Order: sequence, then structure tokens, then C-alpha cells
Amino acid sequence: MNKPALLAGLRRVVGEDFVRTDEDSLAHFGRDTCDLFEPAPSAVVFPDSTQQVRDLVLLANDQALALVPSGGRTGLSGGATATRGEIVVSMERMNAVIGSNPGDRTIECQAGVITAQVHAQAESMGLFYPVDFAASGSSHIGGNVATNAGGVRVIRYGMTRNWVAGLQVVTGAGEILELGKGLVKDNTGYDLRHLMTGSEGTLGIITGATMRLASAPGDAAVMVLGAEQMELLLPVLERFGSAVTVNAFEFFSEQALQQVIEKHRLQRPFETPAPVYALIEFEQANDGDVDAAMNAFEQCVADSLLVDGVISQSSSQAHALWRLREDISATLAHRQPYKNDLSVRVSAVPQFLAGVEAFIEQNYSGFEVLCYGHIGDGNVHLNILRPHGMGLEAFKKTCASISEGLFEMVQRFGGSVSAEHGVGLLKKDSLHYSRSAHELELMRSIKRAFDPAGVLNPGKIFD
Ligand code: 2HG
Ligand code: ZN
Repeated sequence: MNKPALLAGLRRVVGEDFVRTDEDSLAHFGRDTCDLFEPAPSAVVFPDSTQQVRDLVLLANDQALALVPSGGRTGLSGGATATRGEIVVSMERMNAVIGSNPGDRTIECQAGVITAQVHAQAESMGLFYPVDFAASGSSHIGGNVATNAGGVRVIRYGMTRNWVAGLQVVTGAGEILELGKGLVKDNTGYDLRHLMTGSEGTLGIITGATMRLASAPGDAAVMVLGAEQMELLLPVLERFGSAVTVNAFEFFSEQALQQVIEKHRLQRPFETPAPVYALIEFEQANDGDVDAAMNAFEQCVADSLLVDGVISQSSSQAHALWRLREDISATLAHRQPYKNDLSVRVSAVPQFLAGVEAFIEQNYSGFEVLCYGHIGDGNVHLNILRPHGMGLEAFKKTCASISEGLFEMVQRFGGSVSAEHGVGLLKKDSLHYSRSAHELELMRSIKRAFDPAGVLNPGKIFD
């Protein structure tokens, strides 16, 4: 299809004003937060209904077009990047909360509703939407489902998957599916809702999501704890886990902390630097909770697991402590770090971390490598910074080749090469470290069943 005919076809579906081809829009909507790939879409379209999305998919099937579903573009693996002349389908205009149902404890949203709006809506119902992360102010709920977003409260509440009560989806064949229907119990065969969750827009375009809500937890207190070694943080988690209800257990290295402190002129949590820090958020349901946490802390210091710590005395202090952890990724963004997002079973974390530290020492000498993440979930983020004077392409190539050795270690631990950031473009060549050849073949067959002509997000997850 030539370009004028293509644009005319798109305009017929979404309306004159909702097809953009100007350079700025192509550059802006053609990428997500992984900026290691150059955006090159043909156009960006902004549908406002499931029917329009279906008509776009039908047009794509008819004219052999490729569509890239696009939410808040906060993903880190290039899953929402259009590098090959695709049409970006932005869900920005489908941003209405359709309704809330206190009896079912659910909220029904169009896919483009911002995650923070789901938080606010849940709060107005006296309930709680527990999936939270630094990008919740701009990510879309549809994108959260498409990537099975994790974040900082997985240790208590699990990933987005746990909270999906129902989905409306347009498959690659242009069929509209209503999955889950908000039912608590429904054992009528394969649960396609779970197949869609985390499928990164390769099986269907999510146009609506009904999210389940939790009871609102009590107030939270936050502690930042200093330790000599990352491996010591797991026994610390065990001690705190038996004393209080842990909402979050995160970690970051002193180097990562320094970046945030310098950029935002924040205060250190306590005066003497420690090599590594844990951030724990726990529920303050009873008066005794803070005492129990303080006892756990003192025991940890007595047993040489921790060297120092601080506890929030107010919600603004809790917020300030959270910034030390949550602002790391955005602080580093301008350096275009190479990212690893690894996980192993929680019980294997101490051994795995020892292996990672040795690996970094041997293979990344001369590079700055910052470690942080969700240690309580067995999930470690490594951000490798480009040495001054090294070109971006050479840097990407070097890191990709070094990563092979790291992934071999992940494989030996039975871990994942993408714990929560998805596969997208960045991790597709490494999938075999976490998935067997047979699993990959089954995944390809599933893709063919939902998207026979391959119009949805081609080249993502696998070729
Ligand atoms: C986080 O935990 C995000 O802060 C981003 O998942 C991680 O930037 C990263 O590598
Ligand atoms: Zn993370």
C-alpha cells in the first residue's frame, strides 16, 4: 500500500485528526523508555474505541501492516518500540474509568487509564490497588497488564497478573474477546486472560481491563538499613518477616545511592556510608509493630548483619526514604545504561549475588555497574554505565556479549533473564537461557493461533 493510501485508510478508521506523521510524534511515540533502539514508525494513530482498534487490526490484516500497541511507553525492553515502519497504536484517548464495583471490589478501565488514577480511584472506594512502581504516574493500566508489571510491592501482593479480573482484547485476527468477566471462580478450560497478561502486545491489543482491589492496608513505616554485603540482606529479610508484615523489601548499592543524592541534592539516610542498603516498608497495623521492627533491627546489628539504620517518623520522611530507591532508574536514564533484570529463587539469592559480584569484578572492570532492585523477590537490576569515550554501538555490543556469561550463570541457577521488564527487542536473543526449545515452539504456535498474519508487534519476544 502506498503511503497516501495507507494514511487515507487509517484516517477512515480513527478520523482525520487522529493520525500523526510529523517527525516529533514519530520520534516520541515510536519508542518506550528503552532508548537503545532508533524509532522509525510510519504513523501514529489514536483510536477511541474497541471497534476502532478492531478496524485497525482488520485493515492491518488486509494490507499486511504491522501494528505496535502503545501505552505510557515506560517499558524498559523496547516492547513498545517501532523500528521498522510500523503503525503505532496509542491508547492515550481510551483513558476513561468505566465504573467501579465495591461489591466485587473491582474497577473497570479503558486500557489507557494511568496507573496512578487506578490507585486514586481505589482509595476513593476505601480500597487499595497494590501494584506500584516509580513510573505509575505515566504508565497505562493496559500496558501494565500487557507486560505483567511488577514493582515494589510484589513481595506482599504479587505481580499485575494477580489483580486482573477481566480483559477486553482485540486479537491479531480482529476478534473481540471478553476474558475473565470479573468472576472469582471460573474453571472452564484454559484461562486466556493469563495468556494475554505479559504477552507484550503480540497476541492481542488490550482495550479494557477490570482490576481487582485489595483491602486498604494500615499506615506504613519505612526503614533504610545499611549492610556490609548484599548477601546479608536475605537473613535480614527473614528476621523482619517474622516480626512484621513486610510490604516491600528493596535494595541498592552505595554507588546507586550516590547518583540519586548528587542529582537531587537529597540527604543520606544516615551519616556513615554502607556498601549496600535495604529499604523495608512494613505495615503499622498495631502499636507494637514499630517496637517489633526495632527489635528485629537490634538483633540484626547484634548479629553483624546490619551496621546502621533509620526509621521514618512521618509519611513525608517515609516518602523521602522511598525516593532514595525509586528515583535511581530515572536518575540514570540520561546515561543510557545497559540493563540486566535478573531473578532467581529467593532462597538462592545469597549464592547468586556472590556469583554476580565475582562476575562483575572479572568482566566489567573499567565499567561502573550499579545494583539495585527487589531483593525480597529474588530480582536484581544491574545498570552498566557507558565509560566516557566509548561509542553507544560498541558499548551495546560489549555488554550484550558480556551478558552471555551472566545469563549462563542465571541458567545454572534456574533463574530468569527478564524478571519483570519483559522481553521486547532487548531480551529476545537471550530467551533460550530461561525457556526450553519446546516451550519457545509452543509460544510460537500460540502466537500463530492469535495472530495468524503476524500483524501485532512483530519481532517482539521472538522473530
Ligand atoms: C526499578 O525497579 C525499575 O526501579 C527500573 O524496574 C529498573 O532501571 C532499571 O533497571
Ligand atoms: Zn524494578
